[in-house]
Amino acid sequence: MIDLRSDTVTRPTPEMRAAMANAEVGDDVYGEDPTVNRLEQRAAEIFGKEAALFVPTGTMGNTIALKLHTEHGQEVICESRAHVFNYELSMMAWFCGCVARPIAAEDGILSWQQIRREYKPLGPHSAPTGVVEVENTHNMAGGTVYPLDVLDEICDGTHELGLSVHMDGARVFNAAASLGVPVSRIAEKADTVMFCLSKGLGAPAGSLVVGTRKAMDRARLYRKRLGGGMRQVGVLAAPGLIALEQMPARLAEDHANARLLANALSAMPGVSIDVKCVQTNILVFDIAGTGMTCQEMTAELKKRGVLANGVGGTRMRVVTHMDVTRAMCEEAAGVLSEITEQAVATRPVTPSARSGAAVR
Ligand code: TLP
Repeated sequence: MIDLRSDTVTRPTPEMRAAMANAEVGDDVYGEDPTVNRLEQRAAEIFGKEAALFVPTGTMGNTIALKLHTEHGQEVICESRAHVFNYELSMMAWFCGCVARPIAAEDGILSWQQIRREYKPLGPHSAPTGVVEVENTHNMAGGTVYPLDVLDEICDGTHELGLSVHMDGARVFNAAASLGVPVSRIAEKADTVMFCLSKGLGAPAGSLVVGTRKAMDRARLYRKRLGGGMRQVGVLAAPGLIALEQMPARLAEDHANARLLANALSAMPGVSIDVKCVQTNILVFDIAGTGMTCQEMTAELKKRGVLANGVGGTRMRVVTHMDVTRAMCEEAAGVLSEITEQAVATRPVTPSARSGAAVR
């Protein structure tokens, strides 16, 4: 199977497995796991922050960060397709007691002007703004990257209002590879950044939150409350260190493979894709013009050895990663082309097919 459902499907390398077997460990709730401590120290150094906290998942990292910056009854400003809003089981409400103030941006990239318009101070009627959240890269917009000047303006403006910025940087190393800058530059003005080791970087599990020492000391308590106080977890930090130190260098390869798929898709009948949005390793494209639903497309692809997911309406997502080679991407493009050509040749596109069935 050519698995393009997500970069979360990557399997640990033999080197990662060896590091897991040989990891030096201790009880991390006592702060005594030397491998976790090394991972947190390296993450803080690489991001140019005072401290870092190892968490089991990106969802937990985002939840903890939003909790750090907010009080019950506040709003979280985010983009309308943000992961924190749509894919985290409403943890911002369930754990933080906040509601989302989603703002739609076609390419997933918010501007300071849009945020400023939605900012609300404490008043007699409305929930005040608690924090500004940006997703970089933006998953459901197709892996788009915040330009540095846009990010700087958002952070400066938010700070002037006395608020903080949290970056969901699940794939911030992809953003850095795309911009050709170190992640520390992207993280510079954000108050906290969450990033994942278990996506394009290939570790089997784990994410980190980075920020000030004071914030990370509080974050440790929220992690415990959420059930994330793990013990001899150096066995996961060890492959995480390899992911952090070695894997960012190969992300450009995934981006090149994504461009290959984007160019191929743009020539397929019934498919619409904004090629300029394909800046990293994620492609989101619409298949309404083929007359197929996402369920049908997913099933046809699977029959021919390719896995991909529908992400709502008639939109599909494919994600490149270290476990799919260029040759596999070429093969997947061939399969997609075959299916779309067959579809447009054999079925009329009805209005209902055009609007598509919601698929998640
Ligand atoms: N994203 C997953 C799914 O949940 C959609 C994927 O396959 O892309 N922030 C962003 C931007 C993410 O894309 C994800 C996972 C997370 C946070 C959450 O990370 P985990 O899965 O570790 O909780």
